Amino acid sequence: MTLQVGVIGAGLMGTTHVRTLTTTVAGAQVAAIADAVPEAGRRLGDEAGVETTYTDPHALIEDAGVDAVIVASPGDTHEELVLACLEAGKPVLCEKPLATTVSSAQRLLETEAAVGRRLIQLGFMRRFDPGYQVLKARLDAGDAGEPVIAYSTHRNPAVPPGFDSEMIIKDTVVHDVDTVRWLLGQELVRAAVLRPRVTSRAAPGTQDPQIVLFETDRGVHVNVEAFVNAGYGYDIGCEIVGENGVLTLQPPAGAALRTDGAARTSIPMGFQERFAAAVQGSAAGPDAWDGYAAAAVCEAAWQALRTGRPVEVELIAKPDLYAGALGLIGHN
Ligand code: ISE
Repeated sequence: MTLQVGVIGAGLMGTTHVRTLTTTVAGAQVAAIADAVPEAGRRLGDEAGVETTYTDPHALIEDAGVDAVIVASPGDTHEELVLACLEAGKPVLCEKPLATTVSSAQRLLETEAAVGRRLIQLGFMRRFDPGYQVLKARLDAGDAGEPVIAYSTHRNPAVPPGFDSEMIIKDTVVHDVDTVRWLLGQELVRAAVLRPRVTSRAAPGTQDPQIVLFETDRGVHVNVEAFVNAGYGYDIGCEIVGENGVLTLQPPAGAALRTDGAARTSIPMGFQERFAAAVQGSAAGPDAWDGYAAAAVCEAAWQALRTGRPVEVELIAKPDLYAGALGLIGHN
C-alpha cells in the first residue's frame, strides 16, 4: 500500500517535504498540496507531478484520498490545522512549533489523548541526524557514564529581518531544547538566560548571542549558546559530559582540503544542507508531548530573558496515552 500524503504549505519546508517524498521516500507519495497562494501550490504541484492543489487546507485534510498530512504552513495556523487532522483521525507531521502558545499546545495534546491514538509527530529533524543518533546510542550504552553537563551550540550565519530575541528562543533554541530532552531522556525544569555583549550584526534591540541555561529534573545542567548572526556558517555543536568521559557530536562526514599552506574543511551555510540526511525521519519521531514540553520550556526561557531571573518550567501531568512503551508514532 502507498501512503497518500497531503502537504499544507508550499514554502521552504513544504517544498522540502514534497521533494523528499517524491524523490527519496518509498511507500508514500504526495496526493495533494495546499497553499493560501494558488500559484505557489500550483508551481510546486507542477514540479512534483501532483495534480490536486487546494487553497483551503481544510479541503486537503477532508480529501478522502489523503491518508496523512504534513503541516508546513506558518506557526500560527498549526493549532487549527492539527486539530482538524485529529478530528479527521489522520496522522499528522507538524513542523515546529506544535502551536504558538503553551495553552494551545496543551489543548492539542489533550485532544489527541481524548481521541486515544498517537496521531501527532513533530518536525524536530535533529533526532534523525546520523551524528546525533550515534551520540545518543553511545550515551544510552553508558560509554560516558551518567551525564552531568550538556553543551549545545547553535550558530546561524544570518536570520531574516524581524527575527527578534523571542524568536531566538522559540524558533532556534527550541531545537536544542528538544535535542537535549531526547538525548538525556529528562525534562528541563528551570531556565535562565545570560546576555553576552551583542554582536554588531544583530538588529537593534535584539539580544544576540544568548546563553540559555537549563536544569533537568535529574540535576543535569544544560548550556545552550544561540548565536543567529554568527556570519561564518551554520555550525551546530553538542557535547555531553558524563561521569566517565565526554561524548562530542561529530560534524557530518566530509573531506578536508589541504592547499595554500592550510587545511580546510567546509562548514554548511544552512540547516537544509547540515541536516539533509535527517529530513527523511522515521515513524517513531517526536510526539505531541515533545511539542508541548518544548513550548513550555521555551516560554520559561523567554520569561527568564525578559525578567532577568530564573524561571521554573510548569508541565502538566503526562497523559496516560504517553505512558509505557512506544506508541505507533510516539517516541518517549
Ligand atoms: C529555523 O527555523 C530552523 O528551524 C533552523 O534549524 C534553526 O537553526 C534556525 O535558527 C531557525 O530559524
